[in-house]
Amino acid sequence: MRKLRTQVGIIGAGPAGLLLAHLLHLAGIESVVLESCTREYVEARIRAGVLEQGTVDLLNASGLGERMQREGLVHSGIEIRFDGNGHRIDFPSLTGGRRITVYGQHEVVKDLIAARLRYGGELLFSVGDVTLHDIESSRPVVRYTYASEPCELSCDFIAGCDGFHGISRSSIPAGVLTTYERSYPFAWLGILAQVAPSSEELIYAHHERGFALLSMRSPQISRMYLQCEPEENLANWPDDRIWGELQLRLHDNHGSKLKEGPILQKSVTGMRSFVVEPMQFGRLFLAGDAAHIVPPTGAKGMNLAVADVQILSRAMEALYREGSQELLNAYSSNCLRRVWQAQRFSAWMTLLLHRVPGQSAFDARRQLVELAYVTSSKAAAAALAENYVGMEYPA
Ligand code: FAS
Ligand code: PHB
Repeated sequence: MRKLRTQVGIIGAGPAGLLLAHLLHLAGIESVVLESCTREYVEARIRAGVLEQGTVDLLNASGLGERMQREGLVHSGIEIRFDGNGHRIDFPSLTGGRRITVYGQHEVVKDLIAARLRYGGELLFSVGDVTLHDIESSRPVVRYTYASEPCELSCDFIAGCDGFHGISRSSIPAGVLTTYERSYPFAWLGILAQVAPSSEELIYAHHERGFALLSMRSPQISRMYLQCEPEENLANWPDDRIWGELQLRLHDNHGSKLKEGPILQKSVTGMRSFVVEPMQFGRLFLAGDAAHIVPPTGAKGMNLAVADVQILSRAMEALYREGSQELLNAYSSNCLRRVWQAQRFSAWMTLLLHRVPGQSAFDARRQLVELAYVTSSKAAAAALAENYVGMEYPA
């Protein structure tokens, strides 16, 4: 058994785990990141696309923003489309100058991995059989296999950044956590296509056939989604059916047509709202999808993960630097304020824009009236905009 020692053991090399390791490094705190997948897999995994202003500011402030500044697409608004008409929501005028940046999560992950390796951080891929032990003691332990060798990492703290399907959350004894969740009777079929986006900005489209979203990853690559059944079979969706459906749902009364191109990737993402409380137990701290999941309609998932680890790294720095336990004790409550705001907004955006199977004629009509209200009232548009660009990060 190979024995190692560090200050913070981090499970998972997604945005949460990798950014936490970097922020701890900047604070002079050692960590080891343990990732079950390969580097190639993690860097190729296409997921989120929208960075809140606070996320962009944090990445820039921590020396990670150079390529994002070069390649990221700064956007000043989104379009909400319904009944064949588009309505733009302008962010700077409604939020005191804040914007979003479209820069794929997999690009952020590549930048974070490059930074860890540049700074000589301990980042192990393809680890197996990860288990957590003595998480209530002052010396918790992570056991795992690496290159077929059994290993044991003893640490002061463990950060569970291993996503919704990880093992950290399930390592907390039964009866400790309260789970809040809801699922939605639909999912998103997402595509990555080798074709220039047909719009400069994102278009969220409500349509009687179902929701559609036009997004992008670069001036040459489109990222698009359409509402589908929860257990959709991709085999039923050849490229021409996908493009045909997107043309219908993103139709506008001005005759604009979507540019089509080769589809490079297809996937189906389920929809759920999920939170566990508290987000900490003993010396184990949950961050990102390990603690909460939002439907992607509000583009909050990755941004919440970033906000969690900023709070956690600050709390650990206060402990190691000043011996103060106060911020660590308040980690969960400090994260959950933002988490629940994002949950509210994401559920609201999801139910505003999707065709809810079996919804009454009243609710279908009410949805259209609410869309008209949100896109015609400055106050309502400002409420959407301030949530979409993201609340101010902790100072
Ligand atoms: P992640 O899931 O990104 O990372 C967890 C890491 O832990 C993974 O690399 C995993 O391999 C690793 N891991 C798991 N178990 C482990 C174990 N036992 N040992 C070691 N490592 C382990 N959000 C949006 O805002 N917009 C979107 O369009 C969007 N699309 C998504 C599509 C999909 C299919 C999914 C699953 C999520 C999507 N999300 C989206 C949400 C997503 O972006 C998450 O919010 C974000 O990845 C959260 O980051 P992490 O918390 O780091 O978790
Ligand atoms: C994306 O570009 O992947 C994206 C953008 C906005 C969303 C969800 C996903 O709400």
